[in-house]
Amino acid sequence: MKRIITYGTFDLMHYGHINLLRRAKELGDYLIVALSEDEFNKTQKNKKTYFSYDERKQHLEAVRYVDLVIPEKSWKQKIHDIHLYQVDIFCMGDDWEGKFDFLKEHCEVVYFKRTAEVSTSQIKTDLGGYGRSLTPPEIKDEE
Ligand code: C2G
Repeated sequence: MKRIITYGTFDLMHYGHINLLRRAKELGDYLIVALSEDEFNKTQKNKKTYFSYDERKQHLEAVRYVDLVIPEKSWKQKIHDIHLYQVDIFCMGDDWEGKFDFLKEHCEVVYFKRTAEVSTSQIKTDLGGYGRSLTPPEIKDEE
């Protein structure tokens, strides 16, 4: 059984994420997603997510390509994860091209072309960036 692993925040899941997950699964038989925990996002990735870890985990577990979701707590856990889960292939989108080549002594490393036209930050911008607690102001009819 060929085991694949990938890492990410997967907030406001969109078809760019799904493309990545589908192509990752196509590389083998079992796909593990290491999902960035809220604390890791906040302190290490400077990302404020719309959905919590548990909500993002629920989304991922509903994706047919995903077999297991584990927490990503640190930048330093990848080598340990690769050995613990007997991973054959590590993959990421190519916005990370080259950044994880140090893993090549532990497993195969694959970078997929990123789906260019969609991103979580663009979705937030397009929606006016409202947090969950905020509601959009009354939309006044055009004068
Ligand atoms: N992705 C993609 N196309 C997009 C958006 C994202 O292919 N339009 C890919 C990214 O390249 C990444 C994965 O989907 O491989 C998850 O993206 P993010 O949730 O933005 O993850 P990121 O913040 O890049 O975290 O340790 C690695 C980090 O946790 C990666």
